[in-house]
Amino acid sequence: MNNFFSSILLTASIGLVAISAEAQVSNIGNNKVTIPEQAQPAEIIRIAANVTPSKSQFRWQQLEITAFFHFGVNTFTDREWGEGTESEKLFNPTNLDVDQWVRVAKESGIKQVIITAKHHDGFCLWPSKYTEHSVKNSPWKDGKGDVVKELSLACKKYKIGFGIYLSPWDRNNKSYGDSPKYNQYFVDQLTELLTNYGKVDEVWFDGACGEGPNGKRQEYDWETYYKVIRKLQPEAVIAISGPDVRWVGTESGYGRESEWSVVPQSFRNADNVAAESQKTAEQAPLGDMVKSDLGSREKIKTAQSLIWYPAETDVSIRPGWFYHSKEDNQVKSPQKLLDIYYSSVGRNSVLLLNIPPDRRGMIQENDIRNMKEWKSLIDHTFAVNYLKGAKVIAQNGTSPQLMFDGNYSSSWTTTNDTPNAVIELQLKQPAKVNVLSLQENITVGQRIEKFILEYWNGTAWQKLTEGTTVGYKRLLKFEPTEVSKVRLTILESRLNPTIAEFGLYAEPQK
Ligand code: FUL
Repeated sequence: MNNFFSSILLTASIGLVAISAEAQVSNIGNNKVTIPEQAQPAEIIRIAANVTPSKSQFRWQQLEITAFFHFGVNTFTDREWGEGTESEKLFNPTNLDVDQWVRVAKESGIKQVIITAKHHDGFCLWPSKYTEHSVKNSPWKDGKGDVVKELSLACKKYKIGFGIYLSPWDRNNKSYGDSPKYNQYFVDQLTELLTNYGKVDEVWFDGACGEGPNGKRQEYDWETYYKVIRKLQPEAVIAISGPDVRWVGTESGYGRESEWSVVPQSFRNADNVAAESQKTAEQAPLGDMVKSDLGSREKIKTAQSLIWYPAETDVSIRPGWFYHSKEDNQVKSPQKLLDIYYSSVGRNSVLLLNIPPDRRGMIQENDIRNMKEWKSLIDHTFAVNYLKGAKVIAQNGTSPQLMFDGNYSSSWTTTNDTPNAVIELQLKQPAKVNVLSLQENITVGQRIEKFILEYWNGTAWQKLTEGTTVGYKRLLKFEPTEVSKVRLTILESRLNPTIAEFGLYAEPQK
């Protein structure tokens, strides 16, 4: 019996109650659903509203901010994409300090990091048995060093997640293009990385390939790669050219306004990702994944199956992905990072922020300074929820206090499966606010399609902001406004909407 029907049965078995039990029971793990052939549009929408993340996807979503560390021979050659012919002798950080990387990340609110264990140039940051093109032939620590090991230990020490980027495109390995041979090489490398470094929480497969029409053509054996990961690290999410986490479709840091985590299964295709990724180091990615709508009713109505496939927004704190000293003065400002935060985490995706270590093997001072200020802006903004303690004047659901309890795992929903809602609140005292935060309980599904927030200006209701999707988190900024009475109206939902958290906040005055 699938989880959808078991939750309906559960609702029925506890009797006909006004409160929807369906919304309250976590239905986690219902992340792939086949649409019955005869299904009518209304049934498809109902099915979509009950698709949920897997346990690993849910853990990953709650991280909110993760970090990339792009580090390798490019750091020493001042390039973005290496040729694969670089001498291993070039790799020689003078003062590699992975503890500093992890501390900087953690102090900025980052909960998981990903290292470029091998970028497109094929140079390995660990002493792989299967190639000579690695740290073992570099002067660093006389060839006895292992960056992946050091970082995995630092992550354990500081209790943050650890992930691996392993580039499928490899410009160094001779077997690249000889498909079965390279697939074996790739599986061998994956096996080393997933066996020798403890728990791995995310595996990131890049879609980029610059071979061009006359270059080598490698048929990647994705299914075998996924099987190896599931066997060796069953809790890891596989991202981008992978089944668990979707690339948002841009490297700007700005996700889409309407971000559905439930999309037709056809989006989960590694070859499509590759087709839409860069073909040169300078080219901006373009393609289907970039479109503004992937999961609206219009998009899902003809799907044969639906999956939970949430978006990850990757962006670098500098213009390039690797460290270049000439970019030391182009580190994104705290304000820009905050804007990116609203447009990634605040648009139902996880932010993957790249902070590239320099030739010393350390995060540069300018990056640290801007990240600290960014973190402080976030902390100050979200320190006080002005809706906490507000009087509920009207609402059409269950236990409204659950929206303001600061606890994601308890949520409010409407009675009788009503798909829309009005929640009117009287604040304890007037407050000048400029940020709305909404969170749906995604363990039962993503449902909200349209909402508006208004305040009472003394004579009439006036709009503060409005939006479409919510998902795990939606943040919206509006003009700073003093409010004492506010009203959230959920105009459209796929099923009874849920709200795990609802907040109004104020950014610190400049
Ligand atoms: C792209 C790569 O080509 C860039 O070098 C970088 O690694 C970025 C995260 O993904 O596809």
